[in-house]
Amino acid sequence: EQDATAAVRPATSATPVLPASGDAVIDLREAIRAKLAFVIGKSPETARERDWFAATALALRDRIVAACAAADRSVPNKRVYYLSLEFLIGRLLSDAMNNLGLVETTRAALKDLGVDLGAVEAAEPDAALGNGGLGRLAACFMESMASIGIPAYGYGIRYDHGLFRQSFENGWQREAPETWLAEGNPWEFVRPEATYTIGFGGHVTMSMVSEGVIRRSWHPTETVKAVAHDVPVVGWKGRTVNTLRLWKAEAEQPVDLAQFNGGDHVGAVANRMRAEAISRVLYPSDSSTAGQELRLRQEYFFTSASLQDLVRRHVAERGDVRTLPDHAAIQLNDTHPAIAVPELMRILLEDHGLIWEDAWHVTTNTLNYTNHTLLPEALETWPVELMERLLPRHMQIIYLINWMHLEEQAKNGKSDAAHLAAVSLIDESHGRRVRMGHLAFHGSRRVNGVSALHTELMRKTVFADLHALDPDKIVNKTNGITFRRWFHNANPGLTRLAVDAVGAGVLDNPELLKGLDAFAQDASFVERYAAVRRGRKEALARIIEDRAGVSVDPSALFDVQIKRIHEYKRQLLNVIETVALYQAIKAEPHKDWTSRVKIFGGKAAPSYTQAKLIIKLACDVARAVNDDPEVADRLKVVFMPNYSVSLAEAIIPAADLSEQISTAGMEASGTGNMKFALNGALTVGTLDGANIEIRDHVGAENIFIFGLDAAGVQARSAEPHYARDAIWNSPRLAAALDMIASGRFSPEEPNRFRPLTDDLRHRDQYLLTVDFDDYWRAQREIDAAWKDPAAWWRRAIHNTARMAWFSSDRSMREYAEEIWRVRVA
Ligand code: B1N
Repeated sequence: EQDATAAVRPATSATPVLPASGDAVIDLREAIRAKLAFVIGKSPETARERDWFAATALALRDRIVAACAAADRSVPNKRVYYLSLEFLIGRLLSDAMNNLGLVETTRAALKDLGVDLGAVEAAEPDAALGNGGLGRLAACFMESMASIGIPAYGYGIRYDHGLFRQSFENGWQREAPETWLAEGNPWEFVRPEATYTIGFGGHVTMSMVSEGVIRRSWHPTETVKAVAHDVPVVGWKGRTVNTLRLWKAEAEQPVDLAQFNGGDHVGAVANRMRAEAISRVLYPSDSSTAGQELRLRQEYFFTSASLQDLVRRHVAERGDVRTLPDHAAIQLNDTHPAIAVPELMRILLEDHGLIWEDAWHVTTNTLNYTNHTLLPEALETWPVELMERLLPRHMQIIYLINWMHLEEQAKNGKSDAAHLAAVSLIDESHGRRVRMGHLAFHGSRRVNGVSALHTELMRKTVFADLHALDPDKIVNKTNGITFRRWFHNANPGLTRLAVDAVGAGVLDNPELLKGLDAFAQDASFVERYAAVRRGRKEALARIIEDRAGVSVDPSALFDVQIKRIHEYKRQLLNVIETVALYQAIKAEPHKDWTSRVKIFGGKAAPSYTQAKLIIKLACDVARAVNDDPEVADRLKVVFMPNYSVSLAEAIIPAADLSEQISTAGMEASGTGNMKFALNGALTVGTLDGANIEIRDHVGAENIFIFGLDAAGVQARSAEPHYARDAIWNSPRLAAALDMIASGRFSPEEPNRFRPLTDDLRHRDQYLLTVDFDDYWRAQREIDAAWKDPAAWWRRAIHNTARMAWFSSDRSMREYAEEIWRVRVA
């Protein structure tokens, strides 16, 4: 069953400048009809919506290929290669239609065929090849690079199963496999000619190539094939078409014939199963490490295939591998592809015969690394023993890199043991482990953080010692979002309003949104802005009724927290505030409360017990609050199941309030925060990640900031008993915690939530108790602000008007200039 969210997109185009013309409609209609008949093999009478989707996608894919053929086909001077274990793409149909300028043409063509575009859009499964912000950022960057004309390849894994499907059973999360490829993928091209062999295990031999020159070579025991599957990425107005190349793992031998003939029919395919397991499923961990051997196999598999591919392309075009840094910039999306450092060295040394110094020069002038988190549980380290077994040659290369790195320290008179231990690529403190962050840092030309605060904390904490050795290496590149998806496509009503107010140029240049500031006091503009929001809230209310079985009033304040469930993101703080508000309403039922709908959405990693318990608490609180007639419509609580990119596209334009309440210093950037603010939700947030820069842009008077800042968190964490003291000093918090701990929301199992309340009372690593009172204060300030609609809408419009800087086009221009040194067309 697919998400039926596209149906909520209003039947208005964001691009009124590109109306459907008669001939174009007929051409596309006939193309779709032909695809349906000759590729799908169906007649219009028997076609399901999924068939119409496939036919439409195939017809549009032809247009993308044509746009590609029409574009500049000459070899670009320099290409960007974005290596990421995750690409959280979502649906591609509206992206493709919009960037080709064919939204209205497609709508009309399908209408001619008696088919509704919204229904066809809803039949596309999300490509959920990522967990959260990191994977979605990669998808936004791919779209922006194509839109601003940066020649780029994305490289990743074509998982058979993306992020699991979430359902609730009595409020408990249940996971089921996701099957986006069940009916094929009309966007992709299989490229069997782009197949590479990936080795694992085995041993390393040495041979004398000439007097005193020793060549080492790796003889893996196991080999797997990586087969390219290309998804074209079409940019705005079809100017550039880039490629997202996803690798599928296949066995070299589909069956072992000897074993098969010997009668062992199952054993004959065991090797194939083991090989194909590599691209079977996305690890569902976000901001934490999986730490399993299969994960390391995935990382090496896609990194090796990608490097082999790009080196082959470079040599074919330029002849000399030594000029790679002039023509290729490789970006490592977190440490997941950090094995690229020794793998590129191995390719250069073994396959191209470079001497060590030249190979190191090429490597360290081609690779760059983005860090996305400083949370200790997310920093990848691999046991030396595992690396030696799985990648023996790489382990040797890492040892040699490290030896030279530490020698360099000694040469510079920095040979004290503490310094060497801090900068070493090997952590010797709990078993011997390879520090992938240190490896990526040392092997890269530039290392970047994803918001100003995060980059500053990288310099001061995890990478402090390495930073001191090379102070220009770390740079900041604040994240961004693609406005095409998150504004123009997700919110065509608001986009149309912006176009009417400041001109269609705003579709090309988001800086023109600034012009909306002048309309914040314009009564008729405000009315239209509010009407757009109202329409989206009514649509969301229908989805909520449909999927969560809760009826909500669209005139209430829609207060939204959607993101992965993680303790540092503090959904629990929001739930506890909900309980406190429930108690306050019960205590004073006749007070003039601001009506709120608290909307939650997000998945918990299947093994993350505490996060799953937080979901259960939210669901149990929702049931109690929603069923209480005394509360009536003043407070509703909803947990939307199976949060996804396409659900986000339906929720964000309907949000009045955006919850960005992580413990300061812990959310590297956040990108949902940007999507909400752009669409005019006001933010309640901490001084964390990109929230700080959002405040700087929208103005402190247009955002609700609360709680400790990062320095405050650091200081308070060092104080003993901070949680106990905070609870003691806050009767409101104490009462809410007591109510939860008492079993009021879980009468059938009174102690159910003790693991949550006990943790808060005794540990509270994320300082939820410390920030609670100020969060409550901010929320009541928001209640009061809601009661003054004119002022509320003025603030909302200022948010939309001032968010242009957070376009991922800006992020990509900064990477292009300051990291990749590549020309933007
Ligand atoms: O990357 C996003 C940021 O906006 C978020 O603040 C940050 O939490 C997120 C291991 C991660 N950091 N680390 C991960 C994901 C999967 C995994 O297996 C770590 N995700 C982030 C974009 O910069």
